[in-house]
Amino acid sequence: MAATTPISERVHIAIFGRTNDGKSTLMNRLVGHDVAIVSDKPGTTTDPVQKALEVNGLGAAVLVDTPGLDDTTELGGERMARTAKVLDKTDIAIVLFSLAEGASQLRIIEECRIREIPTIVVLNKIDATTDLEATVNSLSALTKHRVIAISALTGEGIETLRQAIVDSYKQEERLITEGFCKAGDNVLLVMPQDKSAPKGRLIQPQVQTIRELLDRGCTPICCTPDRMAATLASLASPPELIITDSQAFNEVYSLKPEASTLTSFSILFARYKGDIALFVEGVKALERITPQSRILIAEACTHTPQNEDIGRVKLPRLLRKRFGEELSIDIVGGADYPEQLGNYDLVIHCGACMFNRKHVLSRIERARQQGVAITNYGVILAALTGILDKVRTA
Ligand SMILES: Nc1nc2c(ncn2[C@@H]2O[C@H](COP(=O)(O)OP(=O)(O)OP(=O)(O)O)[C@@H](O)[C@H]2O)c(=O)[nH]1
Ligand SMILES: [Mg+2]
Repeated sequence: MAATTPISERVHIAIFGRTNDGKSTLMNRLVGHDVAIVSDKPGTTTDPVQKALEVNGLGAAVLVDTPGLDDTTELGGERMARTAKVLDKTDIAIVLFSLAEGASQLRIIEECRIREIPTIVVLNKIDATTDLEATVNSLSALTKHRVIAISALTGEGIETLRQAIVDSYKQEERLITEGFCKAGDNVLLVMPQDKSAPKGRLIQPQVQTIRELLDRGCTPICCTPDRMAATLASLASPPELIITDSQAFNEVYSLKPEASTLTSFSILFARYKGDIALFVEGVKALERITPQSRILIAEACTHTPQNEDIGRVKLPRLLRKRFGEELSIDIVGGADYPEQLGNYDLVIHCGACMFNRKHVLSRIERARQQGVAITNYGVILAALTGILDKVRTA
């Protein structure tokens, strides 16, 4: 994959360990140049640092350096909470030790086991380890993992680690439009380019979908909603599939030829990134919403004007119109997704175009475990505008 692969499509590899174990040194070693500050002062890295890189045999990845843990940190302490947030998006965990001990790393290893995150245990600083074999053996016994011995300082063992990273990860090939179209199909993409669209560019879901359709041997045809009728009229036969921006649902539905299947970018991405069946199930919670209910609207990023409009204006307006002005709606952005969701009757998440799939699934899992209904923007907009049963979701 090219260097421009978006972060959300990259395999997330995170490095965990205690302060001074050499996490930042390893990060720099794997990236090939200095991106993280290294010092012998414990606690140098205070916030997660991430850097995109290509890993031979694995492809596009992003490496995440984390602040050091220490053994006195209580589970649930601030650093641990920040680390847990990194775990939410981690596809592969590297757990670093510089000694054959480390209670905090053992907690991370256990957390990874629960979350089914492939985990690589690494012993660092072997250039300064006196009895290497004994240290490796006792660390292996302690962690119940194979131990990769390295020196982030000299580079020894790095190739073995790189191979272990590749071997640990079985990438599942996922398609955005899987089952919705086949080679040779014409696919009409209805994409409003309003003032919230980035200047001179297309938003990522549109770019990814067009690229995939080209790769799959389909013919993507793009238009804005106002050009839809003219575009349809110019085609010899109706397109097999129409994919619309959710904002234009009603307009597109009214123009949709009988023979065409209709879906939306949000629904395709809810499927690609999350769990569409759970999201469709989640909107059933609308039947139980009363004016006293509490709803959480969660956005992945803090800065997307288009999402802001849907999440902060459009959705609250639609919900209040339907359930009453006093309906309580909390809106959170970025990393502020709460640990405890039990107060809510429904969680509505954005399309999460900036998140990797693992991150979305972690958030879904949190809601599921706490018995809270969860859905996303595209699915709920379709439900609230009465169109959910008119579009194809799976
Ligand atoms: N001898 C030796 N020293 C190392 C190695 N890796 C890192 N160090 C040294 O260990 C010290 C800490 O390294 P960092 O990479 O900053 O450690 P860190 O885990 O990122 O530390 P925090 O950010 O404080 O959590 C520095 O002085 C490094 O030069 C190694 O393989 N061998
Ligand atoms: Mg560091």
